Amino acid sequence: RTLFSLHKSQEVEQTYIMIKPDGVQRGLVGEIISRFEKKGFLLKGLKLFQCSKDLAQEHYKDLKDKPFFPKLTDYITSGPVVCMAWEGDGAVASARKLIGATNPLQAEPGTIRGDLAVQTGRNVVHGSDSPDNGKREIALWFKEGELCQWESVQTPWLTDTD
Ligand code: IDP
Ligand code: MG
Repeated sequence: RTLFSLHKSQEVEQTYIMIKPDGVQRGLVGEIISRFEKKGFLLKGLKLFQCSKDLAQEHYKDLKDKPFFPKLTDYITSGPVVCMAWEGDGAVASARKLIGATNPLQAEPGTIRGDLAVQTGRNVVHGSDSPDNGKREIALWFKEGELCQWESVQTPWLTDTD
């Protein structure tokens, strides 16, 4: 694949990353964004946003039968979140590794949750668990026109296009 097609393709994998209300309140926004930025993914969308209960329920609809679902949707709507779309080959799985295990006490040091959180119910960040869910969640949280098409000057230094 040429660099051109990598840039222009709509098929480059995208993941939805969200700093949860505890991450915002604890002043971890810059720290968390920085991890994805430094890794080398491309930021396609970013906003601070207070979401509705309906949106939180739709986002987590696969968990609607779990006992913690009401607490989870209360948590996600308890303050503003930071919504992000990040792009790159393998971005979904790699972002999950950067984020670490759901329970921060089990998350490896060096991961966001491993370094910055102690409880599953306050684990500071969300990341899509599959490319399909990446698409679904980005479409859910961002409106048409909120994502930017742009090329980073770093891309040629991050990718070998031979
Ligand atoms: P993930 O965020 O690592 O993908 P999921 O199993 O998809 O984990 O759960 C979504 C979110 O629901 C978690 O990040 C966490 O905030 C919350 N959650 C999951 N399990 C529990 C639990 O047992 N108690 C309280 N909250 C939970
Ligand atoms: Mg999940």
